[in-house]
Amino acid sequence: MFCFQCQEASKGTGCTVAGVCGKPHDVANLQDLLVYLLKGISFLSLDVRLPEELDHRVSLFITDSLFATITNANFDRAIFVDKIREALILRQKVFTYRNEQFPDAATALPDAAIWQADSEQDFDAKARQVGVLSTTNEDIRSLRELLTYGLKGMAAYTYHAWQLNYTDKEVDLFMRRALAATLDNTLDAADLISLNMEAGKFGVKVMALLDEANTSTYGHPEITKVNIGVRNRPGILISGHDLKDMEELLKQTEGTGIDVYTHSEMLPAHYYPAFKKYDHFVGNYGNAWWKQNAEFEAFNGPILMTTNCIVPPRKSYIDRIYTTGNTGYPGVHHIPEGENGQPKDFSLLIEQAKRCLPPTELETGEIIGGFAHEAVMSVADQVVEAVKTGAIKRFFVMAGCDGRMKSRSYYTDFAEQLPRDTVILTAGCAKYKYNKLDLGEIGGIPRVLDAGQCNDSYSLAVIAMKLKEVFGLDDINELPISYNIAWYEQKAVIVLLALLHLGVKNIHLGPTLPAFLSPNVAKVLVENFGIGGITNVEDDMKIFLGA
Ligand code: FSO
Ligand code: SF4
Repeated sequence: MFCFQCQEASKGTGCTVAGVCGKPHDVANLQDLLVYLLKGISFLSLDVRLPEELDHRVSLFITDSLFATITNANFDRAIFVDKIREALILRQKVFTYRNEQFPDAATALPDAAIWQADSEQDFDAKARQVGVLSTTNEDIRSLRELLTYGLKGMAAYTYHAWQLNYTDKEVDLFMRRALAATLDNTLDAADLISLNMEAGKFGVKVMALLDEANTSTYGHPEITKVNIGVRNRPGILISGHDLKDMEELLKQTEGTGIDVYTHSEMLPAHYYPAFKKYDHFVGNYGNAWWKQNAEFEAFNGPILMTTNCIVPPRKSYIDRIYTTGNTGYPGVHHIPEGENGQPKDFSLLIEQAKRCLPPTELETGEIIGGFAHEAVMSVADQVVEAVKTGAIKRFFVMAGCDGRMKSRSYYTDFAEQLPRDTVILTAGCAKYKYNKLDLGEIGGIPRVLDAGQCNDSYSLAVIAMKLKEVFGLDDINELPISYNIAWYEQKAVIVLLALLHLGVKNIHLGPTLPAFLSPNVAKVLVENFGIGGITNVEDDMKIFLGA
């Protein structure tokens, strides 16, 4: 195996024996083979107008499969073997249709479009040949992977929007075009750089789509205080990013005597008006994804993982953890999609919860959030005034991911040491590094404004665009906003490409730069966009504050 798609890539270069995340080598290889087949399907469907039903199936399959290969989403070999079989069947359908419609179409097809096999052994053998290292030029490899990881992030957000019946054909078609482009040996670095920039454009589009899906379905996030303590009834803990699962779980647990708590990236569910009406929706339990081993053990009740990030579960709670959607782990119970459009059935978790002890209290108190674009704009006058009077000197976008590397304590120290006249804008699980610190307020505005999940980084971009308008500036970079972003997995890649597309310059990325950026590609990002890493709080603070 060779995998370097996340920030934890072994030795800062890549995982080769097993993933630092716990992904076994054979699963890593099978994920590569699945992505390879998606490229083949994409190639075959490029210039063909597929019949609607088949076209829809291709879009769903690509979205679903890319999402399943994201870091910490799915560790289950059997799932990937099934998906590879499904990919081969689907690819054959596209191939047959293409040949019927275009008997004269190009016959020189790439291997990804024609390779065949049906035994698992053959899958494993092929999987070892089609991974990242099969592109030998390191710059082309770097740009292909940057694009592929951006597409994985895009697929995650497309999937969530799709769950709420929001789709965008242009995004689907771009994903196919970009996947097929990674097979094209005639494309040079410049071509691939522009495709990556285009991915940023579609990244903005898909985040806007998901924002519309979430806010039209569940209302605009409101400024909300969330309890971080527990009650004395058994509970179910829900983690990940899928709001549709959140809604269903709340409905099905109503009146059962079971409480529902959020974990990690599900915290922002508390900000949505549609979920506030449930009395048994009690609060947020614990912290970011990487602390789940200890926190899930202490929770005592069932846990539902709706998306990444899963940490390989301990024996002590493996019988209490459930996966759904695109998540999976061998030996863990999976809640399937409902049949014939029916909702998923969470009764297994509810029955188990009734036999469990209430959660062990980890902490008490409240945290505040819900500062998505609509809520911030409702206090825009206050914000603008505070900037004009100098009460707020600068905003720091510290969105992104949290992770287990010790060096990430940088972000806690950075938040603590920021001058008192600065405000942190955050989204994603990165917030857990400082959202429980008492950083105070500026004229009633908290110094940490949490917009929501990582996809709600879109809200931060909307806020920046609106402020640019209000202050009558020509360039978003003239705003008093600095970007010190923490990344971990591929959703952060699409957020980054989206910000670059919006023209944001001088983004600092940490705790380490991606292993998949070759020195030359990193140079292009530095020279054209001012992208930088982080060093230490003191020196970085000086750079950011221009001291
Ligand atoms: Fe975090 Fe995991 Fe939301 Fe990621 S829980 S790390 S960027 O999956 O998606 O922020
Ligand atoms: Fe390694 Fe990250 Fe890949 Fe897991 S996802 S195998 S930790 S690079």
